[in-house]
Amino acid sequence: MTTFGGNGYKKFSINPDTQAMLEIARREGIETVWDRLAKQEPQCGYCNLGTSCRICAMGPCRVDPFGDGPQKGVCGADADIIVARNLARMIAAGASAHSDHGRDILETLHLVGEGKGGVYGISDPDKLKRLAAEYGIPTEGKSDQEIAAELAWEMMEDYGMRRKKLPMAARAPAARQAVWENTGVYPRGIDRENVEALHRTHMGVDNDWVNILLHAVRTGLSDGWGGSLVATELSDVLFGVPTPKASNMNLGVLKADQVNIILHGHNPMLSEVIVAASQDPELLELARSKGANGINLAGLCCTGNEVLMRKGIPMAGNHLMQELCIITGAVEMMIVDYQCIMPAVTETAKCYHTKVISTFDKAKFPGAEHISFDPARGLEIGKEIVRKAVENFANRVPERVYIPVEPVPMMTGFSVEAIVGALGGTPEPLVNAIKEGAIRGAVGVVGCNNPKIKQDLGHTELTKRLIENDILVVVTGCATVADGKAGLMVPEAADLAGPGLGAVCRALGIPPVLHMGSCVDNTRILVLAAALANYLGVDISALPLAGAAPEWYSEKAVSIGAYVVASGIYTVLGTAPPVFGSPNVVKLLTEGLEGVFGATFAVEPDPNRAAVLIRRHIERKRAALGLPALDPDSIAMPEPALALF
Ligand code: BF8
Ligand code: SF4
Repeated sequence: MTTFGGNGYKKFSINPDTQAMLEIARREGIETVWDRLAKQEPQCGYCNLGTSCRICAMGPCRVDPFGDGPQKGVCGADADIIVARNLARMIAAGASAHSDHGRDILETLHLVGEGKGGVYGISDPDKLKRLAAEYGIPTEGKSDQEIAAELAWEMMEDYGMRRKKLPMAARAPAARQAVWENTGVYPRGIDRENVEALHRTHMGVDNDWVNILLHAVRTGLSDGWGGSLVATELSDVLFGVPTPKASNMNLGVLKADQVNIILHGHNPMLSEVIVAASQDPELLELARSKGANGINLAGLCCTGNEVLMRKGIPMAGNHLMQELCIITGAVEMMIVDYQCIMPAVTETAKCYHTKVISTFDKAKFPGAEHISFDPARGLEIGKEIVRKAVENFANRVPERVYIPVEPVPMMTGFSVEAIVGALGGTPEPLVNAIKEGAIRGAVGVVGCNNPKIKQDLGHTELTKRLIENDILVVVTGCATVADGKAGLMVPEAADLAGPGLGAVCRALGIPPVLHMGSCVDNTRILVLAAALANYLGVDISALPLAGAAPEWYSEKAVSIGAYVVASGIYTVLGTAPPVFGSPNVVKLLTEGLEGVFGATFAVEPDPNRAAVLIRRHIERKRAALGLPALDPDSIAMPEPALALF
């Protein structure tokens, strides 16, 4: 590929490691995501506007809301209906992805309860008991295994149709639950909401675009207060509640003298046993016999975030690094589970000695070797896979190994339990810092990379603007790697924060940007927001909080956006969702939702401008709570800096 010459790589990423790998990709003629995006351009305008529909065989249809073309599809659906249906289907797909991941963890807990969990067990009995109490399960005199069996059985019903309300949604303040009741969006069963979303968006079912979107919100809520929360809570029970620890990030975490294994995807079940297998004395000896000085694990995407949070395993990169890490020539194996794994990785791997191993029967990849994962034989399978990686070290071509950078240190492990623990067991010090104004508010900067935006620019610029204005940032997913690589996630980054936030960080020894986990762990942010609101006796929408997804690409991000806004948190998106073909839908999402959920979406690609939107929002919320606040209009909005992209 020769798409980009000279030092043009800076156009695609702020990161030296990405730029260095793009140069090698060009030299070696290896195609990357940026090449494929260029070949797709110009992308379909109808699809960008959300006004194309192909859900039935009378179509495909395109409506032309701003021109002279057709205003209706063959069935008569107009732009509002088509945009609403498409958005609802995106949310259902995203919610299903998170929730099915949660189900896999839940089934493992069930196996543990049946005594068939193999290497898996209960790592945090206290959290198991807290959850059991939440589900009304008596625990007195019962073993962990018995409690696990009962809890798993109960939680399976969260996916079904017997419940009127998802039990964990009761963690939200009463006022928020009343909003959901009154608008008819209180989530019932996880599978139920997702199936109903597909039903309603079939041709000729729900044709009231507002009604479609309300159900889409309910589907999102079944993810945030259901499926994703199941994934987070039960991963903590099985693998441990994360605690603060130090780690490293970027391609420099790969080691030239060791067997390198990349853990890519989202589900921590296999990666947890790979961590154990990589420490197996026999496999370490095998590695030595092959001339390697050890077995080095590195994460990518959210599987990376999971093992980073719990085990401190370093991360090689985020979404746009998945092909590029193979191009280092230093990767013996990439183990994938599911979600966000580009099918392109197996093509890239063919140019090197890297083996790609797929592991979940629901996620196969042409060109990968498939080793079917069975939790009951977890460690055995983990060792089999690591052995193959070690044996593959002999196939490495040392002359092709190029690890372009030194790793950047970062701090991870800020679960809600860890944050409250660091505060001395109560949210009071954080609440006081917010009340006094030392911390103006808090923002979740979350989500993906998207090759349409210069990699990590959106995350890092937004984060810097927020922390320098005394706004605490929490990160999950691929935003974590962006901010980590930029050096924003070490305690010393307190110097980059404003005086108030900086002083709080120094007193507590924490960074101004706290890592709360993977994308299902956005639920940790919800739970923390709910705890703060309950502590203050207000609704979540009253708090000086916001969310941002500066570089999102995935349907999962749309589901997250839906449940975050419906939980009362204003959210700014950096890439536009495909809704602009319906001015009615846009008006509802950016204005109308305020009157319903006390929060809206905004779309602002320029991170400096997004920061101002968020700062103004936070100051408005502070004023409404009677806290010292700036005049929002005194915060100047910069001109769009399109040269940034
Ligand atoms: O669930 S942030 S690119 S890796 S979708 Fe995917 Fe987006 Fe990354 Fe994790 Ni989340
Ligand atoms: Fe066309 Fe309607 Fe079928 Fe969609 S549902 S493809 S708009 S006929």
